[in-house]
Amino acid sequence: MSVLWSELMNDTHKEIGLIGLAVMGQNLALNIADHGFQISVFNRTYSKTVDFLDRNSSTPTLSGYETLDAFVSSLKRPCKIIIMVQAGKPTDLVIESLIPLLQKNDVIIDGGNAKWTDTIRRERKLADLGIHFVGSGVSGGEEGARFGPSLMPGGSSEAWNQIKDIWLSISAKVNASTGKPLSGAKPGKPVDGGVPCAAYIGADGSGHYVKMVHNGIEYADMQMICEAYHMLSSVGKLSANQIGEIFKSWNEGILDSFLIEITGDILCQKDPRSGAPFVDVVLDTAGQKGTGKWTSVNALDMGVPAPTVAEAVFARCLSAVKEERAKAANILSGVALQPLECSIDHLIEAIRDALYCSKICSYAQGFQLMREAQNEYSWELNFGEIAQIWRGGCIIRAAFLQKITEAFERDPALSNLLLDDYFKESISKYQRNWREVVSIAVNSGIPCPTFSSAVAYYDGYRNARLPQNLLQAQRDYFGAHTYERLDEPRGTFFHLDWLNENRPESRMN
Ligand code: NBP
Repeated sequence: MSVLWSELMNDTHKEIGLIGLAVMGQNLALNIADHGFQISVFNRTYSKTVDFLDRNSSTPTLSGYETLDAFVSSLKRPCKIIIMVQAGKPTDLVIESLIPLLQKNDVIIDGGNAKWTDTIRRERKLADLGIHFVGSGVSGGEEGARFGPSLMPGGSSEAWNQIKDIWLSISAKVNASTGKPLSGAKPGKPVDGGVPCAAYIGADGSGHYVKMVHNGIEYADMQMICEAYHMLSSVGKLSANQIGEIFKSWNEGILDSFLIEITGDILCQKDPRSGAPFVDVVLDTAGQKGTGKWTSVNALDMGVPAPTVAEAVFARCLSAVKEERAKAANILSGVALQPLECSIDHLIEAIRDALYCSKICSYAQGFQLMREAQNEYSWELNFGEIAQIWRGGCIIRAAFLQKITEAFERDPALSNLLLDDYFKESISKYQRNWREVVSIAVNSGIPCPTFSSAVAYYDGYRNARLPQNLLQAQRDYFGAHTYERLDEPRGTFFHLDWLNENRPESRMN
């Protein structure tokens, strides 16, 4: 039998369908059902559909189907189908299997972590068949999917109009005046009111692109927190629990964010087996699924400086070669840890300031990337709104994002966040401490790749003259790559004949 009991109880066509009942799909389906939308679900392995419906038999808005045919037939036309499966080939396979069952104006929404270039390809292919394709970033993990994710949909505006009511309803909500996330959603009792953390991002792959940059920023945020923890533990000689309490206090101030909050919790957690601090028993190697790498590769491809995000990815790579590091630890020397020359209270404050300034730089890099991608793909991104939809539901949610929204409201054409008055003044206020922390780390042999790359980015960006005059001269010397002169108009190129004893200069255009 392909139709479950819940379907027999309700023979009307459903407003939306969802394919893929792993952790994200199940939670998103329940979130949609809680908001009163009739939803049909389908999974490749039917037993998982049956289990899911059995566990949620008190949710009347949920129906499940054994065959894809029955699933699609259960939906109102034009139908809206969310795909929550692994990015890459599985997503293509599901789309291919749907195509023969769909009609013009139907909408497929990919809620997985697809690469934006795949989304552009899929959108074009389906548009030729008259089918809409939305690539929607979904952030917030399992809990976000269940009680309110941050949603970043990209596709045609017609497709957005079809899914808008559902997307705005199921997303996280923030307070309209403070921008603070509204919490308290429970099964069957979603949060009402507030500003939704969902907004139309733009055409084709823009939603998945913005989600990718979100993840790149998340990599940097997480690595910065680890560097702060490393400094507090190695230089400050504080216990995990003491550091946890510091993070909890930081969460009351400018660093108020989900990642700082969970870090406080994690650091105060004891290992259930040994009673030791939990972090002390966790192996120091980090995995990655690829979105940080995609962000960094794309930054290199477009020539946008995003070194802090890239350093965060490399830090995970370096952590992964655990055995090699353990060997090197017995061979390579560092420097003896210097006695702390300042008070512990000053060190804690300085590390907080370093974290804040570095965070400003990594967000500046993320928004620079989106600005460049907008030009590359002819998107029209609303940067203030993007910061707003990251305020709730997602992993990088932070009070700080309100400041970014305000910065873009003051100047929608802002070319770099560092130039906004609020961020300019913040860095000017905290930079002495930031530099001090980086210098203590370097002098103590403690790696701080994101803190130090952020300082280098800041100093590079604010320097009108960098040493690449010499670099360009080197390029001209060995490769005749030409150079421009300070005393000539831009775009006029010269070459010095380095092989000629007299080294005459020629104008090349
Ligand atoms: P997975 O990425 O592990 O996807 C597995 C699900 O897809 C299973 O239910 C599987 O069915 C189903 N599936 C179908 Br239907 N057709 C498939 C096919 N041809 N090949 C492989 N699987 C197929 O699930 P997830 O962890 O819930 O993540 C879903 C998407 O959401 C991913 O793209 C992920 O990157 C993204 N995402 C995840 C998070 C997170 O925190 N986990 C956050 C944000 C976004 P089966 O039961 O037959 O195997």
